[in-house]
Amino acid sequence: MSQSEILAKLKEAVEEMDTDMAEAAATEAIAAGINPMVAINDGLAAGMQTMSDLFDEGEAFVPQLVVAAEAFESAVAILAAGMSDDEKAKASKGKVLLHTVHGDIHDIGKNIVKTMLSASGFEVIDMGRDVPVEEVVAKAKELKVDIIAGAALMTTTMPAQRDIITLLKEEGIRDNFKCLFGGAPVSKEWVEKIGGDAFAETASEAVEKAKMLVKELRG
Ligand code: B12
Repeated sequence: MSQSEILAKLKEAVEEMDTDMAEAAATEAIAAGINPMVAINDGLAAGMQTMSDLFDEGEAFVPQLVVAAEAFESAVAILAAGMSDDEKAKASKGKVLLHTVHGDIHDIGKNIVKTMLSASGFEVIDMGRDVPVEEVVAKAKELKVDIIAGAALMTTTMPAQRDIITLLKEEGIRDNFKCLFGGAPVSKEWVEKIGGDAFAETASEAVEKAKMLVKELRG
């Protein structure tokens, strides 16, 4: 099979939400000597972009996105195993510390954001859900991330996003990080009000905003 046929198969596997097919195509990509980043970006991520566009247009729904993301992740695991740490760091567009805020256990949207960011070449450290503000800030310092990205799905948990900014300011490290926030009740106005750097309404917008923020950070 040619490189373009294997890339098409990777894309199709994600669009078809077929984990077995995605894993088989990833194994073929390695056997054929295809650069893993090319396989991820031009194959798997292209498929995930189709699914994300369909979701934004209301033509795909959460369960399909979740299953497509599983196919994507399992193929990425196979491809990433063939890459050195150096290659992974070089390929990274930036380091993102992702979490769902304290008190909030909703993580379906966050996981889609994670998949889309990884698909676009970001190194994503996922702290999970219901993560205390102090732990987020401590981890951001420890790992020297570029972006702190937090999801809040309830009006009652949105204030935890503000608390992250407050703690960063108290510690005098606000300018070391870019803060990207999202989640259904979150808005551009809210993020501006709390002094965050960017808001994204969808997972694909999160990727655009993350690229913009890293550019700002690196000048
Ligand atoms: C599924 C769901 C659950 C599931 C969560 C499963 C899981 N693993 O996530 C379960 C059943 C566990 C659950 C529990 C509860 N839920 Co609930 N839940 C929902 C529901 C129906 C869908 C959320 C969802 O997954 N949407 C689909 C995803 C794809 O969309 P999304 O999360 O918005 O993500 C998109 C964007 O927001 C953005 N995005 C997401 N994350 C991020 C992060 C960043 C950094 C960025 C930039 C962007 C971004 O990109 C995503 C993709 O485009 C919503 C209703 C709704 N319409 O939102 C209620 C809802 C959020 N739940 C609600 C409530 C009240 C609860 C409970 C308190 C219920 C209870 N009494 O026990 C508990 C919460 C417990 C807790 N401490 O968190 C309320 C919140 C009301 C409020 N105060 O604002 C809602 C709005 C329902 C309602 N109308 O009352 N829930």
